[in-house]
Order: sequence, then C-alpha cells, then structure tokens
Amino acid sequence: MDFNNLVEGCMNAISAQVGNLNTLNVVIVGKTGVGKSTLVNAIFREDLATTGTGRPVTQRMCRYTKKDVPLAIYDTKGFELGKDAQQEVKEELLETIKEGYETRDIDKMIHCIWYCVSVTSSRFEPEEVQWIKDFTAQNQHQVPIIIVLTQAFSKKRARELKDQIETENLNVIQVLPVLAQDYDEFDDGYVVKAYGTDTLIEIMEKALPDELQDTLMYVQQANLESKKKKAQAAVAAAATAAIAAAASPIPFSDAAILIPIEVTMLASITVAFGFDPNKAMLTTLISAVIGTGSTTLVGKTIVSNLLKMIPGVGTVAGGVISGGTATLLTTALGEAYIGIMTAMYNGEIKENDLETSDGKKKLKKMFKERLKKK
Ligand SMILES: Nc1nc2c(ncn2[C@@H]2O[C@H](COP(=O)(O)OP(=O)(O)OP(=O)(O)O)[C@@H](O)[C@H]2O)c(=O)[nH]1
Ligand SMILES: [Mg+2]
Repeated sequence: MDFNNLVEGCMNAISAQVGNLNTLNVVIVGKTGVGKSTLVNAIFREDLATTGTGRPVTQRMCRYTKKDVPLAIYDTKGFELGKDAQQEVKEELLETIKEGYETRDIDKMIHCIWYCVSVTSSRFEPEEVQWIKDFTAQNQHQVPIIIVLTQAFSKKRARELKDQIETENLNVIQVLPVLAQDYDEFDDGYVVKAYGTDTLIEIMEKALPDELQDTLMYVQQANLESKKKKAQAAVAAAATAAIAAAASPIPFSDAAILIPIEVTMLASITVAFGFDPNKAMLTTLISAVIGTGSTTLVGKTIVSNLLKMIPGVGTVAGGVISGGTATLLTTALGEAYIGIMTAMYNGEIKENDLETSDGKKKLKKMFKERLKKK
C-alpha cells in the first residue's frame, strides 16, 4: 500500500459503500401548492423535482429518481380535485405499496408517506380525516405515515392545526409543523426562519428499518447532528476493529494492517455526510494527514507519520503498536475527518478550495488543529 493506493482505496471504498445503499422510497401526498416540492428540496440533497426524471407509475402518481442516487420520490397529483380524485390516490397508493411489497425487494417497497397539509388552509377537512382513517385501516404493511404541516410560518396556527388533528386519534406516527424555507413575505420585512426539517429526519430515523439508515444519512441534508452521530458510530466501530487488530501488539513493520480499517472508516464518514468520492479532496486530506504528497510512502510510513501528528503519541515505544495506540490513532483520525466534513458541509471549506494552494494550507491547518484537540 502506497500513497496513491491509499487515495484509490478510499475512492473505491466510498463508491462501494454508495453502490451498496438500498433505495429509499418516499410518497408525498397533498393538495397542489401546499409545498410538497419545497419540502422535498429542503430535506434531500438532490433536487429530484427539477433535476430528476419523473416517470408516471399510475394515473395520479409520478416517481422521481436520479441516476446513481438511492432515493425515489413518489409525488401525487390531483389531491385537491375532490373526493373522487382522493379516492383514486388512495387506491393507487395501496396498490403500489402491495406491488412493492410482493417483490420482496427493499429497493422497490414504499417505506414512508408524508401527508402534507398547509398551515395556511383554514382547517383539516373532514374528508381528509376520513382519507387517513380509510387508508390506515387498509395499510396492512404498516407503511409509516407522518402528517407534515407545511408552510408553518405562523407557529400559532400550526399549533392550532396540530391540536385539531391530534384530537382525531389518527394512526399516524406524528403531526409535525415544518417551515421548509425561510418566510419573508411580511410587509414589515420580518423573516421567519425555516424550522422542523431536522425533526422530520429524526422521525424518519425512528420509522425506517436498519437497512435504510445509511441511505437516509447519505441523501438527507436537513440534520447535521444525525450525520455526525452516524459518522461517530463508524469511528467507534473502526476503533474496536483496531484494538482487535492490535490484540497482540503489532510489530511496527506490520503497521499497514491498520490501513484498511482506516480506509473503511473514512469511507463510512464520507458517505454519512453525503459526499461522493472526490479525488482532489482525498488527495489533499491524506497528504495533509501524513505530511507529504510523496507517492512512495508505504503503509508503515503512513502509520508512523499519522502517529507523529497525534500529540502524546509521537513515536512507537519498543517498535510495537499497542491496542491503546491503535485506538487513539483511529479515533483521532476519524474525529479530525468528521471536523473537516462538517466544515465542508457548512460551506466553511469549498470544494474549489481543494484545488488552490491557499485552500490546501487552510485544510492542513484545520486538520492539525483538530488533532491537537484530542
Ligand atoms: N417561504 C416558504 N415558501 C414556501 C414553503 N413551502 C412552500 N412555499 C411556497 O409555496 C408555493 C408552492 O410550493 P410548492 O413546493 O411548489 O408546492 P407543491 O405542493 O409542490 O405544488 P404542486 O407541485 O403544484 O402540487 C411556492 O411558491 C413555494 O415557494 C416554505 O416552507 N417556506
Ligand atoms: Mg410540486
């Protein structure tokens, strides 16, 4: 394993992990103009409605996907047209759920429904109550349904509508007010900040099966804390694997056996943050970590340079790496990388920065600072 292999190894591990993600299928129900597309665009990284491909799956449902993105949005049409159209949506939805379920293929099943009602509507109509009651009575595969109160810039109205709906005791997971985008259309220039999208992700995390948790983190852009938690779990898993690898202390000449563990960890963190393999980023980062861009560095030198970066570890005593040192190295590397991913996610480092020498310096500095905090 040398430097180039390390970068390639990370690229391949990321591609492999992304390729293995199951497809998340979400159905959005709601009248026209309630903010379905705005919600989808706020929650997911990929703007499926405008950049994805829509394919009608039934008369009143269109499935939006994008190549290589493990997400499908089923958008419903005509829900505002009255009772007959709403019945059609319900029948088509039940049929689509049944067909998906019968394939026994998780990629083709419906996993969640967002029933959207605008807070600007005067009330939750009796026919909507009935629709949900009828639907949930026939929902034999128990697809979770979340009522999203959209356009909730009036928090008072949102509370009233939530209270009204909750008195109906519907079989739904939650009634959740969400303002997907800042609202700035008051005459006095007052702005209501967007809120609630992070909570929707938390609810989804609880509602979805294990097989879709990695996908959810990869596709969502509304909850940074959830991404960090997932990334930290990957660090903990790698730290455990590193202890196991060093159970009998690793002679330093075998230090390269730690590399695959670190590669898997870096890939898992990247996927949790929803970044795709990016050679410039990985090259800059990895050369920042191991102190040089030299392509001749081999595994044990890479590990030795890593160790030097971590205060308090420095050199390897007695020519062996203990379990404790292997864990410390893995944890420090993982947390520093999470710090960098967070900065990229927040836009504090731009992807273009990775091409410029100033950007590279900034990144190296940041990385060193994060490691010192350990
Ligand atoms: N500020 C703000 N505007 C919103 C929000 N949600 C929706 N809107 C606005 O409401 C209008 C309708 O939103 P869409 O997201 O297009 O509604 P839709 O449900 O997808 O509508 P159809 O595709 O026609 O069924 C747009 O002008 C949005 O900008 C929000 O959370 N905040
Ligand atoms: Mg729309």
